Amino acid sequence: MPEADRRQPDQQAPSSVGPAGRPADPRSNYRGQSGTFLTSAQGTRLPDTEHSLTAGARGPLLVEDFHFREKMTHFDHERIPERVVHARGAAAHGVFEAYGTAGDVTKAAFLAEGVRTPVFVRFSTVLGSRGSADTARDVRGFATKFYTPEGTFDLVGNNMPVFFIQDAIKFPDLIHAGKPHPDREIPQAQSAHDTFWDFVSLHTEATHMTLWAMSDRAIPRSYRTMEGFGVHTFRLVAADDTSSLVKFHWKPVLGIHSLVWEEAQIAAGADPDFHRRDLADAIEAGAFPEWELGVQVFPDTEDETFEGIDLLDPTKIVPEELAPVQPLGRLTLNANPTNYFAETEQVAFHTGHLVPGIEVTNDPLMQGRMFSYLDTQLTRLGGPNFGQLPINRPHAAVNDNLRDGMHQTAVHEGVAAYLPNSLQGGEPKVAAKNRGGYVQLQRPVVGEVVRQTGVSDVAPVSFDDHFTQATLFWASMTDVEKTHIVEAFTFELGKVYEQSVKERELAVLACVDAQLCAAVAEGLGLPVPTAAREPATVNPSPALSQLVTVPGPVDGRQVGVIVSDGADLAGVAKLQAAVEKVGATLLVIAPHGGFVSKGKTRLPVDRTFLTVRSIELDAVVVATGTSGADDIKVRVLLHEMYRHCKALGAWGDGVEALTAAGIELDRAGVLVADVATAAHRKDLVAALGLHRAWDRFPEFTLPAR
Ligand code: HDD
Repeated sequence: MPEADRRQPDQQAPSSVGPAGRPADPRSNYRGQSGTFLTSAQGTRLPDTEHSLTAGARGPLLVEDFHFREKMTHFDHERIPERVVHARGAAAHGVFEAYGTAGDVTKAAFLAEGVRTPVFVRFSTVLGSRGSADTARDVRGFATKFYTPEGTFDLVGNNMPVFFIQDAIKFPDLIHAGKPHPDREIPQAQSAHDTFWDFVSLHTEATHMTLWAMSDRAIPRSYRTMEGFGVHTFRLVAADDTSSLVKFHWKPVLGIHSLVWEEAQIAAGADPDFHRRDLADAIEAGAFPEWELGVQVFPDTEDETFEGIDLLDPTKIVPEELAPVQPLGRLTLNANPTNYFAETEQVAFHTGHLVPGIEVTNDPLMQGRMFSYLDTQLTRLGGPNFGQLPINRPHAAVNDNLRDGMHQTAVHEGVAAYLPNSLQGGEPKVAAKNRGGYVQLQRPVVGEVVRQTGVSDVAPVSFDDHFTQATLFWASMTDVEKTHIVEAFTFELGKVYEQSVKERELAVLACVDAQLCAAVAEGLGLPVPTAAREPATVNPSPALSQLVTVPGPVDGRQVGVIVSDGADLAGVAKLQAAVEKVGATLLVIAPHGGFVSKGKTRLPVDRTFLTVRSIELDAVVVATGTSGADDIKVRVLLHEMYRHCKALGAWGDGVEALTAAGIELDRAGVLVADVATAAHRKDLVAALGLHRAWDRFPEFTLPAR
C-alpha cells in the first residue's frame, strides 16, 4: 500500500492550515462550520432559536424541544478546566526562519539555513485565573510550538531565565503557596500575600528568582518587549553525534521594556486585557512582533558545569558576558488566532515534544516537567487524543498506533495497531537514526538511589549556593531598577500579615545585599537583621539591566495627541505622519467623540477625555489651540504620564495644559515648542524610542550601605 494511502486524514496536518498556521480556506473544516442556515449539531435546519417550544404561549417547556435541550446542554459544558498554572494567556501564529548557524551544534532540520517553520506562541501569566488581569506582577510564560517536518518541537519557557525551585517535586508546593489562599480565594493573581513569602523565605533556593520577580521584568510593557528563556540547559546533538549543552534565549527586536508599578496597577482595573489587546492590535496593524532565537553554548563536559556554574541548576544563569548568545533564527508573529478557545485555550505544550538533535538534560526540574505536561492535558483537554485538535496537530506525518480513547476523531483503518505485526506488512516501520528516528544520545547513568537533588562536589556556584547569583542580579541593576526592586519587595512584604514571615525574608535579603535589605526593612518599619552569611562579591553582568540609553525601535507604540475643535489640526496631521513613519500609531484624544474640525479640516477622534487612560499611551502631546485641556481628566492623564517618566510634549498654547497639570517644563522628556516643527516631532520620536525619561524619576531613596 502506498505510504500516503496508509495515513489517516485526521493524522495529517490539515491542508486547510496555511503557512502561518491559519486556515487558508475560510470554507475549510478548520472552521468546523459550513452552510448558510442555522442547524442543529446534526445538520437539521432550524426555524427559530429565540423561543422555546412550550405548551401554549404562556405554558411550560416541552421535553421534546430537542433544539432547546441540545443548545442548553452544549452551553452547560462549554468550559474546560483552566490550566492549573499559566491559565491567563494570549497567543499568535507566526513563522520562524533559521539563519543556518546551528549546524555545528544540532542536526534539527528546522534550524537549517533558510528553513521557515510555522509556529504558534502563547504568552501567559502564571498565578492568575483565566479572567485575571494581564499586568499582575508575575513571571510570564513564553511557549512556542514549532510545527517542523520532523515532528513538533515545543520550547516551553518563561520571560525570566531562572526558576524558584530546583526539583520538580516542589512544584505543587510552590504553586499552592503562590495561588490565592484556599479559605477566601484571595488575593487573585498576586504573590503579595503570606503563603508565597512564607514559601520563598523557607526555600532560599528561590532567592535569585524572587529578585527577578520583584524586578521590572515581572511587569512587562508588552509581550512584544519581553525576553524569553528556555531556562534549563538542553543538550544539542549534531549530525556527527557531537553534543553541546545550551541555554535558549529569545531576544525581542523591540528591546526589553516594562511598565512602572503604578501603571500595572491602573491597567489591572482600567484595562485588564492590556497585554492581550496590545499583542492583537500590533499584529492587526502590521507591526509584527519579532524575536531572535539564540543559544549560549557550553562544552558537554562530564561535570556539566561552565566557569564553576552548575548547568543543571535552574536557579542559575550563565552571564552573557561569559557566554554570548549566538543567534539561530528569527521569529515573526504575523497572525492573530481565529478562535480563542480552539487555538489559544486548547493548545497543549509539552517539554517532551522534541525533535532529533534537541534533547533534555538531567536538570531535576526539567526531568519532572517531562511527566507533568502530558499528564495535565488529560484532565484539561479531556483525554489522550488532544493531539488531534487542529492547533495541536503536527505538520509532520503521524502514524502512531495510538488508538481509541475519549474524543477520538480518527477513523483508523486496519487491524494491526501493534508492532511487530505480520498482518499489515510490519508497518508502520520504526525509523533508525539515519531515517530520522529520535534516538537519544547514549549517555551513562550511574548512581545510588537517593533523594539529594543536584549535590555536586565540583561546582562552587552549585545547587547549595542560594545567594551569589541573587547578589549578581542586584549588583547588575541601575539605580532606577534597584529602586523599583526595593519598592516591589516593600509593597509585597507590606501586604504580608505575619511579622515572622517578613522578618525571615529580610534575613534572606541580608544575605543578598546589605543596602537592599536595609531599604526594604526601612520601608517595612522593621529592624535590619544581621546577615547569616556575608553577601558575595560579584562581577556585575550589564546584560541583565534593561535600561536603554539610545533610542530603539517604536513599532506599535501609541502616541496620544490632545485636541479640540479649533486646534491646530494641520500640525496634528504632520505629527501623525511622523509617528506613522516610524511604525507607531497616533491616537486623537478630544473632549467628545466623532470628529474634531478646524475650518474644512476634520479628524476622526479615537479617544475622548473620558475613555482615554494614560497607560495606553507611550507619549502624549497637546496641540496648540486646544480648548478644555485643563479638564481634570486631562490633568490626571498628563500627570500620570509625567510621573511614569513618559515623553510629553506641546506646541503653542498647548504648553498651558502641561503647566496646569503641574509639569515642570525643563525636565527630561518634556518637549515644548512655539509652533509645530519637524525638529520638535523628531525629538518626540527619539524620546519615544528611549521608552522613559528616567532622569525624571523621583529622587532615589536607597540608604547607604
Ligand atoms: Fe510549567 C504550563 C513554563 C516549571 C508544570 N509552564 C506552563 C506554561 C509555561 C510553563 C510557559 C504554559 C504553557 C501554555 O501556554 O499552555 N514551567 C514553565 C517553565 C518552568 C516550568 C519555564 C521552569 C523552568 N511547570 C514547571 C514545573 C512543572 C510544571 C516544575 C511541574 C513539574 N506547567 C506545568 C503544567 C502546565 C504548565 C501543570 C499547566 C498547563 C499546562 O502545563 O499545559 O503541566
